[in-house]
Amino acid sequence: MKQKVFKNLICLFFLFILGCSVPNPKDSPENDDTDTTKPTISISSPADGAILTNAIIIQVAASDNVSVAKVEFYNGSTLISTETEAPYSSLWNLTAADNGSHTLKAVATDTANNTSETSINVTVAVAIPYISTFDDHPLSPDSYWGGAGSDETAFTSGVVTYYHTSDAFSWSGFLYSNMTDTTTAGFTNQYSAYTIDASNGNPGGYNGSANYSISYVALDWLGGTYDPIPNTIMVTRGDSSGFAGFYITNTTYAYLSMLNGDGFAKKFGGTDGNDEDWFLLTIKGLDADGDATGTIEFYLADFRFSDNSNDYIIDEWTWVDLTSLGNAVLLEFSLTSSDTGTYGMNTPGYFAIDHLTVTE
Ligand SMILES: [Ca+2]
Ligand SMILES: [Ca+2]
Ligand SMILES: [Ca+2]
Repeated sequence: MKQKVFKNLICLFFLFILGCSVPNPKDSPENDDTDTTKPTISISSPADGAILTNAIIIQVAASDNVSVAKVEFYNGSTLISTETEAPYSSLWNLTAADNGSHTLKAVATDTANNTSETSINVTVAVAIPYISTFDDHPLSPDSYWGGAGSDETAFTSGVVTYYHTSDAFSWSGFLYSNMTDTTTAGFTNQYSAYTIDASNGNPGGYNGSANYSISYVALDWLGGTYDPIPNTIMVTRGDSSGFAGFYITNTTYAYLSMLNGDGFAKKFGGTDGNDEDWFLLTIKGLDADGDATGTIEFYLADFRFSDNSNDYIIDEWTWVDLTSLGNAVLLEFSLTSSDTGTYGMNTPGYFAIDHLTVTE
């Protein structure tokens, strides 16, 4: 420092005689502000031209003659993250929504604000999860997501969004569950699918999986019609050509209610077994313009057979083919029953689905 002051004094002296330039403080090597050497930077992983099929960690090597202050990671012009300590790495959490070409850029800044950048081109090709397994959402044993008081509005499984409505005392729409109680009757067991899985004897989701979805179709109390208010699901990407289908079964609540009757609903078939009862799921397809593409009817129970030995209540995961709905991107699910009263349908308005498959 003394040297610098001295130099400046000399200069000041000569300024009177000859004029001279005061040295720029940036030239001084002992101050960071005078560092004009840019950092070096390179992307060590992934390689230029890489095809990425999953989330990755971008790794950058950066160094500087003084010190690297930060490394910024960009996807195009979008900042992914800023790292201030070596080793410089950043998680790029890729999903199928990112599929396509991307320029990955890394910018190093040193403590004197000099910057260097480098970029590579990569292709993202994450497999599109065309099946809603509901197993992509971890659940604690014997539990469910959503329900009354949850304030949830939707969840996504695969490329499909399932809508959910909740207030303090009730819920409707779709939730996901792994509950396996196939014996407790009534409302308190509203989150269990009823399945007699002949292959392994385990109740739960389709094909031995843990999770599945429960749907509850609310009745229109406020409107006073007590008509079912359809539940909706929607493909979240525009690249599918429609729905292939899904597996369905009754919930334990609805199954045991129809089998035995309860305080609100009748035993299907009536006391002599001859009543022509039915419990019907109607699925309406809508395309991207909101136009109807078709309707599917699936009987969750059907007692209309004159030979009562053919009467049935669905008690295992059963495939529902949706291909006739064409290029539907949105489905509306509604329930009706032969058992109705002043306040609409008496049969508990529930069903369970799993393995909903979107056409590639
Ligand atoms: Ca530097
Ligand atoms: Ca499942
Ligand atoms: Ca019958």
